[in-house]
Amino acid sequence: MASNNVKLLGAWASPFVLRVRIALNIKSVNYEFLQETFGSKSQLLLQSNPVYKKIPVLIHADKPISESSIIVHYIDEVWASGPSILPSDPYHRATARFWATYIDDKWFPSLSGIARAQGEEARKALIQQVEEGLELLEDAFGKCSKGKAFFGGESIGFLDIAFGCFLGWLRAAEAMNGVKLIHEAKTPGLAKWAEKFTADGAVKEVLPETQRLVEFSKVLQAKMRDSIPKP
Ligand SMILES: N[C@@H](CCC(=O)N[C@@H](CS)C(=O)NCC(=O)O)C(=O)O
Repeated sequence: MASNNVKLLGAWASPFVLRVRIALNIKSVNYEFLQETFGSKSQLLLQSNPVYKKIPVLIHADKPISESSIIVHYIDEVWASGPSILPSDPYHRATARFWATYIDDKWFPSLSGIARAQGEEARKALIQQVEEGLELLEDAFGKCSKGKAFFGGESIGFLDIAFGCFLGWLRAAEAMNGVKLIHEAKTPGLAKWAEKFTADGAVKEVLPETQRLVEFSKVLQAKMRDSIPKP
């Protein structure tokens, strides 16, 4: 597939954009990566995703598709001859979607909230919520993987992408808060899974380095502080 037929509007640090990059890598699809500048939105983004005005947007043959999970589904259907991303069994597919929705609606908001928490108590409460979520996901991993390396079995699937895209930010949160969120004792399955996911050929070149995310997060936090009106 020619790269000029597939464009991805995104940014290196975005976990949602990372989902799409991993899915395209799994399918060996070449694409042009058009990075948005932090703090502003390009005309192409505004006209491609006028409803949410968010990245990622995949532009395939001049047609835009928005929302990371919808894009991953689309990629799986369009490049159907590559390795499958969604499970073929309807129950397994429903289960993967259930956990992906939990991650987006419940778990990730707690993780991303840590950096914005007002005060020590709020920060600790969010860390606890993240840990409780990881315990649920540890259990889900056991049931979905059935002893194999990934949620999707022998290879990376939909739920691996939906959750794994946040590994860089999870590690950045660990580094910035002096905590271990995924560890061998409490979440042994996830600890092994994280290692394998990070080392996978579809992931390793696109997963942002933890230290780079830490620096970026500090810049974001400083901007946030500056934007809060001083009393
Ligand atoms: N539900 C969306 C979330 C996408 C999202 O939140 N993107 C962020 C970057 S990580 C964004 O574009 N933020 C800009 C904004 O909110 O205006 C998806 O899964 O694609």
